[in-house]
This record gives sequence, C-alpha cells and structure tokens, in this order.
Amino acid sequence: MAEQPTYYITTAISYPNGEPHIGHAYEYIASDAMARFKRLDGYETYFLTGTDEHGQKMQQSAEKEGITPYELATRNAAAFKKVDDEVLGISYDRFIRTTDEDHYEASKAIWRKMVEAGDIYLDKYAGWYSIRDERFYNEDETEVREDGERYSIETGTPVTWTEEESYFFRLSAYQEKLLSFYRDNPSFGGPTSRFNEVIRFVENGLEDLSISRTTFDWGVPVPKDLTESETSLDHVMYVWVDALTNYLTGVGFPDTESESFKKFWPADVHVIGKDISRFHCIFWPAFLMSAGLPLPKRVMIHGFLHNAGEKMSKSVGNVVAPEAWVQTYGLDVVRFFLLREFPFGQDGSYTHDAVVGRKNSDLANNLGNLAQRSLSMIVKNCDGAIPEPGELTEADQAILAQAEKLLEISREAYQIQDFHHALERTWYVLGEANAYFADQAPWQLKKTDEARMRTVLYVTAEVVRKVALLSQPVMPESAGKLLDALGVEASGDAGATNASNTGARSFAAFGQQLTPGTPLEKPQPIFPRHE
Ligand code: ME8
Repeated sequence: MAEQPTYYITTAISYPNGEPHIGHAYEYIASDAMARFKRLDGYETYFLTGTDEHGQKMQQSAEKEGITPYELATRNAAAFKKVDDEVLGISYDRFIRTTDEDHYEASKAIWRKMVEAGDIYLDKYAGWYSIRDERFYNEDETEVREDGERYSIETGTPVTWTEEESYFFRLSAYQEKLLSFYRDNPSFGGPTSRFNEVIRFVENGLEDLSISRTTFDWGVPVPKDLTESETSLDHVMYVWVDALTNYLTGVGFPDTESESFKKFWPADVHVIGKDISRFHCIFWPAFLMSAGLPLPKRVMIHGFLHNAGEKMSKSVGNVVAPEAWVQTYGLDVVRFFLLREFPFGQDGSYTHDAVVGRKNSDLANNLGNLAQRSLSMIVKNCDGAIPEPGELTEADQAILAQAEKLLEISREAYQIQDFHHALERTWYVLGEANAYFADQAPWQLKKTDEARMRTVLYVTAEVVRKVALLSQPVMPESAGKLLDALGVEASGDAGATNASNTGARSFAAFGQQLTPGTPLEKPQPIFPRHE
C-alpha cells in the first residue's frame, strides 16, 4: 500500500489577554476547513492551534487585573479553547499553550542551535517598543501625535523608549539567503500581493533583531549554560522567539527523530493574519535556517475582518463574539459566509444583511430548495428509493460533467487556501443544476414520461451529492445531514483528535454515483431561511 500523504497545518496562536472575537474565529474556521478537506482527501493531517501566553502585554494586562500572568493566561486560554470546542467545532489535534512544559524545552533547544550557529550575541538595545504589538520600531517608523505621545505609524499603537541589555539575532546576515529562498519558492507566501510586500521589505535591508528582554520576567528564560559568562542579568526570550517555536513543539521538537517530527515537519502551511506576516515570512525562516531546520512550505496571509467597514475595537464597542453570530445565524451559515463572501487574502467587511443574503440565497434557495424538491419527489414518486436512471441526454451529461470537475477545481483552490474560489465554482454549478431542474420540469414529466422523470431526479440528486461531499469541510454538520438524506454511507472517522468526524464521507467516494434502489426517508429541511 502506498504510504499515506501527510499534511501539517497551524493557526497563529492568540494572545489570551482578552476573549476571542470573530476575527480569531475567521482564522480558526478557515484553517479547520483546510484541515477537514485534507483529511477527507486522504491525508494524515495534524492541526495545531493554541495560545501565546508570554510577554510584556500579558504581564501588563495581568497587573491591571491584580492576578498573575499565568492566571490570566489560564483563564483566557480556557475561553479560547471553549470557543474552538463548543462554538466553532474546530477539529484541531492539539491546543498548545506556550506555558506547556515541552514548549519551554523546545524554545531553549532552538535558542541553543542559533547560539551554536554563531547567530546570537550580547549587546544593548535602545529604541521604541510597542507593548500592544510586542514589536520594536525604528524611529522613522513612529510619529509624535497631537497629544505629544509617540505612536507606531503602521499600527497606531503607543510606543515607549526602551533601553536595556539584550541578546541579538544576526538577522542582517540572512537578507540574501531569504531573498534567494523566496526566489526558489515563489508560493512560500500567499497571496502574492502580500508576499510581495514582504519581499520588498527584505530587499530594503534587514537589521539585527533584539531577541531577549531583561526588564520583566514573564517569558521563557534564556538558557544559562551558554550565556552565563557573558551577563549577570536574567534574560527572558523576546515573546516572538518562543511564540514561533510553538510550531515545532507541536510536532515533537527537540526530538527530531520522533515519529511525529519526521512525519509532519516541515509544516505544510501556517495560516496567519496580515499584521504578522513579517514575523512569519522573515524572522521565522531566518531562525530556522540558523538552527539548521527545514523551512515551512507556505505561509498563508489572510485579511482582516471589519464590522460594517469599521475596525473592530473594544473602544468603539463593535467587537463581535463568535457565540453571538453562531446563535443568530447557525454555525454552518457563519462558516459558509466567512469563506464564501470574501477572498481569504483580502480584508472583508461584514454586515447582518450580507450574512442573511448568503443564508437565504446560497443555502436556503440554491442548495436547500433543490435538495428538498428533488428528494421529496423521489420519496413520493420513486417508491421511496433512489431511482434507476434511463439513457442520459445531452443536458444530463452536461450538468453531470460540470459537477464531476468540482473535486479537481476544489483541490487546486484549497492548495492555495482559495476557499472563496472553490465555493464560488461549486455554487455556480448548483445554479446550473437549478436551471436544469427548472428546464426539465420533472413535476410535468410525472404526467407524461415517468422514466424520464426518474432520470432527471437521479441526475439532480447526483449533483447534490457531489456538492454535499465537497461542502463537508465548510459545513460539516449540514453537509452530513444532506448526505444522510441521500442515503450515502459514512466512510468512518476521518481522523480528527478533537471534533470527531464520524459520519464524514471521504472524497474517495466522489467519483462513484448514487446507488439505485437505496431507500430514502422523507427529507427534513436542512437549510432554513432567516426570517
Ligand atoms: O498576533 N480579522 O496574536 P493575536 C482577522 N500572538 N484576523 C484577525 C483579526 C481580525 N479583525 N484580529 C486578529 C498574535 N486577527 C500573536 C501570534 S503566532 C506565532 C503569534 C488574527 O491574538 C491575527 O492576524 O493578536 C493573528 O493571525 C491571529 O488573529 C491572532 O492574533
């Protein structure tokens, strides 16, 4: 038997200094659809998500609440995990916390490798730091505003002057290596427009990076054994060094001989938002090159979700909790909306009307009605079982051929996380199937030509089956119900550790067809309209 292909996918790990919002949910849902797609397509998939718990921001937020950073992280990590588990149905394999013991070991191990490579040295850092962004800025990346305070121009967050002893990473030595890596791997960053921004930044030159802090202690301690002789201060790692390393910890690093590491590293894709592309496309590959480890195959940079065109922010009071959306529209509708409405790499603005539009037209009308009408007719007029089709006309063959192409189209689209395109094409074929159904008018054929009616119902149900199969990654529950209604047997558990995928139908069934004679029950509506 051929060895099963593998797929390793990660989300960014969120700062648990607050609760998850719909922007976080967007990234989880997209990554979850990606992981489910690969599982259904026969890949042994490993899906990592979690929380990024160290750093000055966490320490400061905890101080405000009068609790320890670990208490704050524990409380909010639970809130993130709960949203994954109970609200969004995210099928992750591990929820990593950067305070997990094995993560400390992994972070120290990569640090040691970078020391061994001669890429870490002790010096003094003096510059602007944004605690909210957990990021250093050059003076020319900041501006003084009317209030007399200094802010980051890019993100608008306040920066403070920071001067302390620090370890540095020789990032400047990696400019050429990175550029040549990008040239050799043009699909490393996606979408191209966002990746090009990163490349331009690197072309303009890289400075060495401060990678430790001494003015607070909430972080992974820099391993003493290598550095004691040089400093008397206690250093903790810059939060981004340990945060990025989570992707290695998740698959067993530093044990590079472990089964999981050998199987899953390098990662197939890191899914992240546009604000952290430089960390993932510049710092991370440079750290890995220094440590002598293989680089991830791809970083997919998604856009930001805005509430009716406005940036979500606590002060504006327009932050949407994922629970609220799921309660109002239903989980699968939210998942479908987010992936169908905007191309993943672009920013998206959502409104109530837009969600309801998708729910009523794409789901209730195009898919729900077609399924309901064709299946009801089958149950009523074909002895309650999938009918035997007669000879196929040109129209039958044309619509079946369109549906047949959808697996390959979806594979290509998912390969570059273009969920929007996969769904657009799938719903285009559904539109064609609706037109076919209206043209063929099986309710009239019932009076004139029952054999032809059976063929039309068979062909329609077969197109619905193919669409339902491909809808599973995006709408696991509704697509599962639809496949139940079509009498399609489940292919067993598709292998997620968290959300069980029992009831999923593997894409191996895509090229098959509905079996005539399969008994069907009276169909229940699966995609209700939003009233
Ligand atoms: O950046 N729309 O954590 P985070 C879409 N800990 N995506 C959004 C968003 C929005 N409105 N707001 C945030 C961090 N995100 C680091 C990551 S990874 C080694 C460390 C995305 O909690 C954001 O771009 O600020 C990021 O990918 C993720 O949510 C977590 O953001």
